[in-house]
Amino acid sequence: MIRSRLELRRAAAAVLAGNDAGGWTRPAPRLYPHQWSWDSAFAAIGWAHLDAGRALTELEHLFAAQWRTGLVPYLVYDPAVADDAYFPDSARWASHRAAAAPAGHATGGLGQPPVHAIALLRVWETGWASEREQLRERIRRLYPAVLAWHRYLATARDPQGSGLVTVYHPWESGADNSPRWDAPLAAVPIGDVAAFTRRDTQVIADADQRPSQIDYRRYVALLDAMRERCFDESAIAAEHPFAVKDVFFSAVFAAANEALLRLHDLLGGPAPDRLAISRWLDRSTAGLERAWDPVTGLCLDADLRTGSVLASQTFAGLAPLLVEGLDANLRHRLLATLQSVRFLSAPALCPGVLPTTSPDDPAFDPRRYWRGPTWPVITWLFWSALARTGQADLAEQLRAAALELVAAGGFAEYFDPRTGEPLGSADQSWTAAVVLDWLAAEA
Ligand code: 2M8
Repeated sequence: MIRSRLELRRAAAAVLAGNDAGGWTRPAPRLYPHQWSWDSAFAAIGWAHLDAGRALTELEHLFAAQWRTGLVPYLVYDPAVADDAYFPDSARWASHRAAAAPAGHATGGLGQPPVHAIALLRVWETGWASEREQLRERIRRLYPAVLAWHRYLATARDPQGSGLVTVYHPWESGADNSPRWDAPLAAVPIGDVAAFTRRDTQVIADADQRPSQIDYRRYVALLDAMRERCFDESAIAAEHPFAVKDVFFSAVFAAANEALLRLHDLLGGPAPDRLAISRWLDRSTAGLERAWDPVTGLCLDADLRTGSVLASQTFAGLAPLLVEGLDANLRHRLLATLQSVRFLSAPALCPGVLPTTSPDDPAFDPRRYWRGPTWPVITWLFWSALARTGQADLAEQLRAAALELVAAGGFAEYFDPRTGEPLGSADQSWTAAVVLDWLAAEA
């Protein structure tokens, strides 16, 4: 048990320092030894409280591996790490087969939720007045790369102009093993996936906290299919066996466009950029509003391959709450679902703890990866949006409950929402990062 706030802050800073690979941060010491895209954006939010310059280095390192299409790869391999330290290794991805991949970097061929502009804005807000000019200059240099990332998502990942981003792999959603993907994943042909050895189940001995073997084979089949198509965007859009309009990813994208508009104004960016970002934002907001489902009281993902709506009850369905400009009626309805017995007031759960899957959903599994446990970073996204949209009390409830879990259980990757038991890897960077931000908000 970490008793004082000062002790908690010191311990969080020590986790980031311990995972610092020199300019970027490993998500966790053993389970995730390379650089992950959205983990680094969250790490930057934490670093901002220790050293704002270091926070920007994190994102500069990530964007150095950006593809020419604009894709920010979900994973940038550290060449100093042994091939067998993580599966898939860089050879499995073979990103050099992609015409758009940058020379000199081995990466994965997928994206992850685009929290980068949100993180950049937070770093800017957190920095000391004395370092403003320096920070502004470095943000100015990153801005075109972030804009290109958003342009890629708004175009290549939404050829339909629906306002919702298509993901081609559960790993892109960030919530890999969510029940949201059960139906579209079950339809993925496994065929003759070449043999592989998982590392995650060697690091986390308790297999009931990680995805099942059959799901993992499908993840690998999807990876292999993208590599075999040499990451050709149009072939993938037309034929890839997994293609889902992801409401969480799309809501993060809309919130990130709101942040990017602020950064644009801060930098005095070109007028046509402002127009483009506003257009993407309006389109996403409208797309999210169309995804509303009155039966579940949530906004739902849609499977492009079957045309069916995916009716899981998860945090993703509440994610339009991350968007400041959301329609007031929809906000009101989603807030009602969030506070209902299906989420924050579920009798079986610790009060104020946001589960990734509702206990009301038949797939709820309180200890398994993205199928029930609570993730502090997801809570951070809701906390920060609720605090900005007039829901200070609710935001505070989320923050206090999450901090209590960390104080009692340490900087775990995720927690059992019924008991608060820490699960997954220990010393997870993004958990430490959001704790630093929460403690600063309190101060
Ligand atoms: C988890 O995902 C990776 C694959 O990307 C894995 O399971 O090996 C997810 O929680 C993802 O959201 C996260 O970015 C990553 C590193 O923390 O781990």
